[in-house]
Parts: sequence; structure tokens; C-alpha cells
Amino acid sequence: MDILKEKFKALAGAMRPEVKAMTKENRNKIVSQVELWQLYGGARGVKCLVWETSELDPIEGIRFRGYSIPQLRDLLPKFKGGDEPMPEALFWLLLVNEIPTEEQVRWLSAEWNRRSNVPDYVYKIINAFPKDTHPMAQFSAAISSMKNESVFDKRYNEGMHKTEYWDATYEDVMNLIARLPGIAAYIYRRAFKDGHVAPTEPDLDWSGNFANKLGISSEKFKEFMRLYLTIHADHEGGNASAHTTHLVGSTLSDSYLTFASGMNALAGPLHGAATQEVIRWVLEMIESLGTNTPNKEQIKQYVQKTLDEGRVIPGYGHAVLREPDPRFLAQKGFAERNLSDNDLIQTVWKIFEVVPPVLQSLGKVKNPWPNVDAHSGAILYNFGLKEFNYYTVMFGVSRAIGVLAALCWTRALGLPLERPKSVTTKWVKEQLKNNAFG
Ligand code: CMX
Repeated sequence: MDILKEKFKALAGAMRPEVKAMTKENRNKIVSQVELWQLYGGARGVKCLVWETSELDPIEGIRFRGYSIPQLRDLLPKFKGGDEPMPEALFWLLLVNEIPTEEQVRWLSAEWNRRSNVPDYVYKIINAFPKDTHPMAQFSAAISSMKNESVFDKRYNEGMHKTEYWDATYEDVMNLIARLPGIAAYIYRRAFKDGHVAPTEPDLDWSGNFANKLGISSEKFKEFMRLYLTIHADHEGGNASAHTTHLVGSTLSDSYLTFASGMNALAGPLHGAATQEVIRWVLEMIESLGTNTPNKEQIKQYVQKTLDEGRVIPGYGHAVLREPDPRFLAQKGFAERNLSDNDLIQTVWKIFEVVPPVLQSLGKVKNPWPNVDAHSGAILYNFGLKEFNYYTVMFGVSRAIGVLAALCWTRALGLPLERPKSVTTKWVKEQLKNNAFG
């Protein structure tokens, strides 16, 4: 058994009976109440789900196993010569709740490289798509196609005991994460470049290899990838891609179909596809204003025009956060250190000054501040990745780290099929008529 799996087995093995006993003893304690608006309001704030790997505070933002992003930039091991945290290190932390050593991270990079071979038929499936098919549709289909590889499915069909589900899931999760850079890069290279993808370099990490495979091999871009793939990984369990992964995983669907479902959720413009919508909107603004360096007054007028057209300002607002997203600030910090003389990035910073007061003045927007998607596009564009309908795929590669670590935990704790109760409006009206709500 490998070193990470061994640690996970020990930790989760101890926690499963503890959770069972705690649930039994406190079965009827009330955790959360649901108000009528929440039925029609996307279940905002209803606590009805366990997610071990991260927690989102509306003010402080995301904490991965209790650590903020600035703390993790300090504490997580770096690639040799680099400054940015590595997603391998984050996966280790999420899975076994400890900061890994450099040696442990090197082991995980090598392990993912070892498992990174993508089956040939996956390329054939991608090749069958028209090249202009949205990259997220190709990504989702390519991932789904690997159901055939599932260790979980094979062992389930052989009669695996339910206490072993975590073990088979761990194997699928490790294989799937290892293959994602190759699959994602092939979608990019085939749709927009010459179709050639660089081979995996055994001495390079997961992010460095992804950068190489995309065809952008500068050290700066590799460093950005390390940061980007770390900070987009997890955002507690209620967001659409995480929750979808959790829901589908709870049916014991294999990790490939389960993760592909999460990707289908990420592909929506109110969620992960906001990353492409932001840059599209910024470029449209630049074109419409006829300048690469719009001033704040020009930006304000364009923001107002967008709102008057009944559209949202992409990259701003959040269902939970009520302050600027620390993931936005982490990317701003990277740009300040590495790319600040760039017009597009300067424009993103001016938008950051202009948009919040405008949204605040509407009186209905609960969070006028930027979210993660407000910054990433401008940096990717600057590195030469200009095909912005591809950006959500990159978000998806990162999201695998969080939602698949969480899937291992779901299986290890033996959580059941998810099945909340729905009601009809007729039922709501009857309850109101009978004064049946508290
Ligand atoms: N621009 C304009 N209006 C906005 C807005 C924005 N950026 N954010 C919220 N609003 C509006 C809502 O559309 C809603 O209007 P109506 O009452 O007329 O329907 C009102 O303000 C209240 O919404 P809210 O409670 O503040 O926000 P929600 O929790 O309903 O929605 C989100 C959150 C992210 C969908 C919303 O802020 C939004 O559409 N933002 C733009 C898209 C975006 O950046 N999404 C990425 C989120 C991060 C991620 O998941 O990746």
C-alpha cells in the first residue's frame, strides 16, 4: 500500500466509527432551520451536507483544512527554485489533514506522473468532436469515457465489501487526477494548435507538466499554474461543481462519471464559466471603447450599460462570500510581482475599483466584490492562452484536487445516498393557509 493511502486508511478508519457513534448519540439535535425564502432561493445557507476538506467563511474566504491561502503560500512545499504552493501538497493536506514534507510531495508528483498515461480511445473520442465544440463538452465526455478504467466498478462487480469502497475510490481518484493534464492539454492543442502534446517529464511536477503539455513552458507560467491549480481546487461542499460531484458520487457511480458530472456543473456561466465570461466582457469593453487603456469613468459607463442590458457583471458577486475573494487577491499578488506593466491587467485592477460601488448602489447585490474568476483570465491571456472558452477546463483540472479528495472521504465515512425532500408550491400554500410553519 502506498504511503498516502496508508495514512488515509489510518485517519479515515479511526474517524468512521467516531462519526457513527456521534451521529447515533446526537441524532435529533437541530443543526439548521430552513426558512421559506431558502426553498425558492437555491437553498442558500442551509446546512445539510458534510465536506471534510475545506470550509468557506463569508468574510475570510476559503480555508483548506483550516489554513487560509496566504498561510498555505507560506507553509506548503514549493517546486525547486519556486515560490508558489503546489497542488500535490494541497491534495495531501486535504486527504490526510497534514502539511506534507518536500519528500512526500516529490513522491506524489512522481506517482501522478507514473499514472498519467491516457488510454488511446480517449484521444479518439476527443477527435470525434467538431473542433469548435465547447472544450468543456469535450472534457466532460473524455472523462466519462474512462468509466471503463474504473477500479471501483470492477471490484464492485466482483462483490467488494462496502468497507473497501474507499480503497477502490482512492485508486480511481489517483489515476484520474494523474491523467487530467494530458487530456485537458490535448483538447487545447487539438482545437487551437497543432495537436501535439509534449510527453510527461518524470522530473517535473503535475503543474509543470500541464504547462509543458499546453505548450507554454516558461518558468513563470509554470509557477502561475502551481498557484492557479492550488487555489481553484476546493470551495467547501455546497458550490455547484462540488455538490454535484457529491450527489452523483453518493449513488456509487464511479469516480469518472462522478467527476464528469461536477464538470458539467462547473461549465455554467454563473459558476466556473464566469472565468471565460469575464475576459470576453473585458475585451468587448476595450473594443467598444476603442482603447486598450480605458479610464475609470469610461469603465463605469460600460458597467452601467451592461447592467441596463439586464446582464450581470461577470466575476463579481458570490453566493457566500461578502468580501473580495482571497483567490482573486492571490492572483492579483502574482500579477503585481510578475506582470504589472500589462494593459489588460491594469484594466482588471481599474474594474476592481469601479464595479463594487456601482453594484452596491443597486441595493440588491449581496456581495459587490470580485470572485476568483475576475482575475484569472487576464493572466492566462497575458501568458498567450488567448482562447478563453478553454479557461473553464483549467478551472476543472484544479477542481479535481478538492472534489476528488472529498469523494474519498465520502466513501471512507460510508455516507449514504443523498436524498433531500422536495415540496410543491401547492404544499407551501396549504401550509401557509393552515399556519403550519413556525
Ligand atoms: N452583476 C449584476 N447583478 C448581480 C451580480 C453581478 N455580478 N451579482 C448578483 N447580482 C444580482 C443578482 O442577479 C440578483 O438580482 P435579481 O434579484 O434581479 O435576480 C441580486 O443581485 C441578488 O443576488 P445575490 O443574492 O447577491 O447573488 P446570488 O447568490 O443569487 O448569486 C452569483 C451569486 C455568483 C451567481 C452572482 O453574484 C452572479 O451572477 N455573478 C456573476 C457571475 C459570476 O461571476 N459567477 C462566478 C461565481 C464564482 C464561481 O462559482 O466560480
